[in-house]
Amino acid sequence: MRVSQAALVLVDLQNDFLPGGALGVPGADHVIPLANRLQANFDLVVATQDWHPPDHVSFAANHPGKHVGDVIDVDGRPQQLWPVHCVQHSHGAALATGLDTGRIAHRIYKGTNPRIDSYSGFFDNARQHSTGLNEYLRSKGVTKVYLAGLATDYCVKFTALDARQLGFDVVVLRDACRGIDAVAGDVERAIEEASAAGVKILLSDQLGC
Ligand code: VGL
Ligand code: ZN
Repeated sequence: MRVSQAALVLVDLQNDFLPGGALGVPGADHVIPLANRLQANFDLVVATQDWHPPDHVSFAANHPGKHVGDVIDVDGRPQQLWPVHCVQHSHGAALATGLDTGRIAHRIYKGTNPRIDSYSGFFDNARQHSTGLNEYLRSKGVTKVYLAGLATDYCVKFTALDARQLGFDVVVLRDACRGIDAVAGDVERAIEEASAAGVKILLSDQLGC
């Protein structure tokens, strides 16, 4: 099947999110070959990249006395703290070694504001700033978005929810995603939350590849 008016959005398939990386997601390495195969089904492929400055608010190391996993208040918003990851221009922030990048038409960089994190590929967590993904997809006539990538319970989930809210048809290819599951069940709950919001959950072989 070839899907037009549709885009494949590869979410944060970056070295730091692979096992052994700064914020390794279990099983994320299995997503890469699948993401490579999936691309052949789409006329348009877009990639998001988490792209933090070194002084980013989400890094536990930037908050003396705080630890990875702590949640702090930043300008009235809860901010979960992570290991230093996806620092702009670092190897960890590059698209995963092994990912075919030749058909990626456009890249969206997010999490660039030192004070505001960005899980969604569309808006920062304060919903102050558009990354340009919505505008880009609209300019290409896209009405349906297929999501694959990392992490199911963070960036994939929030990208899916925002895409729905923006009026796209949204499909999460669940076997082409992996999650952090910091609390057991987070991935399952993320899928349920997305599904309840009208996101279709499919397996990639249901696309015919
Ligand atoms: C992500 C945690 C921190 C993600 C990004 O890509 O899901 N998770 N930054
Ligand atoms: Zn991040």
